[in-house]
Amino acid sequence: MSKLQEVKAMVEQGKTKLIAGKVQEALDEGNKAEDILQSMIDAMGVIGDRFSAGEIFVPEMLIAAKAMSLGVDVLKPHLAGESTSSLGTCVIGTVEGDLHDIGKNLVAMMLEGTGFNIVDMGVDVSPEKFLNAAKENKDVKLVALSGLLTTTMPKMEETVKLIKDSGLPVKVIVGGAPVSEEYAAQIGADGYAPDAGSAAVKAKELVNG
Ligand code: B12
Repeated sequence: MSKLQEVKAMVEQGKTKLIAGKVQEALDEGNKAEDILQSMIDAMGVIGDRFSAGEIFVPEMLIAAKAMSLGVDVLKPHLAGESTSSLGTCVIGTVEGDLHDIGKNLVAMMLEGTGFNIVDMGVDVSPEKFLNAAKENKDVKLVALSGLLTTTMPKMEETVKLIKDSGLPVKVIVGGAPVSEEYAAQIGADGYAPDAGSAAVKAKELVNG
């Protein structure tokens, strides 16, 4: 088994004590941080499929998510470049009713590396909390909404509407597995990206006009 396959297997099995060491071994062996990250994202895909099939349950999903987060911590310094330019502040969070945060955290990390100052609101963030954070923090240029559940997608729409109706001069970018370019346009968001890397590119484009 290659190191990347071993990393993937450890995330699937929720090996929280061993994953950091394995990710470090993969790095030391010369694997690219992006490839190691992809192997962990693939593992979460497998976990999702097993959950859908009724083979595993929420505790197994949770432990795999914990393992992935610990692996990402090791990768962090290798993924997000240090930016000196400042693109302003980005308020980011997962929409109300939704507790998934791995994707949101990856996006926050990449946006920070691109030059945004990050205000991370965490998970289960109400539309009003997003709006207040956009109003109260200094130099907010972007609000980024993450959503992983189809059931909470209406909350994403509600949040976009509230921010747009407020007239604040901020752009809104949305993403998450059930979100698409079409859905983003339909709910009035300014942008969408399918993954953390392209989120950084799109975000920069949005605030630079
Ligand atoms: C881990 C996990 C959990 C963990 C989350 C832990 C955590 N700290 O995040 C726990 C156990 C808590 C959980 C709970 C539930 N989950 Co869950 N979960 C997952 C799982 C397996 C992985 C998600 C993940 O981390 N993926 C890896 C990351 C890197 O990918 P990502 O989040 O998609 O993010 C990337 C992009 O989407 C994008 N992106 C993300 N956010 C943003 C934001 C912006 C602005 C941009 C531009 C881009 C962007 O960039 C990211 C990086 O590349 C998925 C399966 C899957 N295939 O996604 C199910 C899944 C999302 N869960 C699901 C379900 C049903 C649930 C529960 C309802 C289960 C239950 N019966 O209780 C609960 C809901 C709890 C709640 N209220 O939120 C379903 C959702 C079905 C649906 N369509 O609505 C899925 C798809 C599983 C399945 N196949 O059924 N879950």
